[in-house]
Amino acid sequence: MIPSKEQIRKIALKLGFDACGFTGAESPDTYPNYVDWINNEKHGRMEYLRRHSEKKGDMDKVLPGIKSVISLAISYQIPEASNQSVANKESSPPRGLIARYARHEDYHDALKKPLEDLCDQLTRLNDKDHRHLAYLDTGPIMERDLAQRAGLGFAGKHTNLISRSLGNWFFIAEILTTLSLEPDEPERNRCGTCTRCLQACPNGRH
Ligand code: B12
Repeated sequence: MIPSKEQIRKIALKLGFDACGFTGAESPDTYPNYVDWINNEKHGRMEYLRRHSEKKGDMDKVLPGIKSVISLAISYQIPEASNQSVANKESSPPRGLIARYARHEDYHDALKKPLEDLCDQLTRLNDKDHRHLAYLDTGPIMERDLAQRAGLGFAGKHTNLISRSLGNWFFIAEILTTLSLEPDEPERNRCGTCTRCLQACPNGRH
């Protein structure tokens, strides 16, 4: 039996993910932009981005027989009080600004277990010989583009995904699967003329 999307979503939320969407296995429409970017050497010394280029255009090379992608979001928003060690000028001299995503345990480690648990539960829920492969950040997958297509959010002008419920501070993970699951509605771009993310960008180059 193939588990329903609602069953999978329920398990994902129970494991601590904040959102879960579904999309097909075709490469994203933005793939040609990625290839141009690589060909123009925009990846600098991130050589793995060139190495991943071919697989990003054909996910069957990543998981043979792939039918669907389960896209997951998990927020890294933390209460402002947690910033005090870097921002509280009264008690200690400022020592630099630490990116919000880096104020926790490394997310690659922290999210490994819930992703493995989700894969295990998927395996237990279907009796056929289906395969599931989890990725988080480091895989040859266009994570933001797939997540937008799975309805999790839209690409802001700062290039990252913005969710109407989670805002911008969330990580993206996915499970590639040979299960055939009905795709969700893609999210549409909602930026309009807003440029707040560009103005707030700490690199000041926009
Ligand atoms: C390489 C990488 C980086 C690099 C390069 C950043 C970048 N802009 O790509 C560095 C180290 C700088 C980086 C920094 C950060 N990253 Co990073 N990074 C990645 C990684 C591994 C690959 C991204 C990638 O493929 N870039 C390639 C280029 C081509 O992407 P791009 O410039 O955005 O172009 C795309 C679109 O904008 C669009 N596009 C481009 N041009 C055009 C033109 C037209 C006309 C159209 C229609 C479309 C279009 O198509 C392109 C192809 O997708 C992903 C994980 C993954 N596997 O996907 C995480 C990822 C994108 N990073 C993430 C995060 C959290 C960050 C930081 C916020 C961390 C921090 N320091 O606080 C910063 C944000 C910096 C920023 N504003 O981009 C998250 C984003 C989550 C989200 N909500 O979207 C991801 C998804 C990791 C994760 N699993 O959660 N990152």
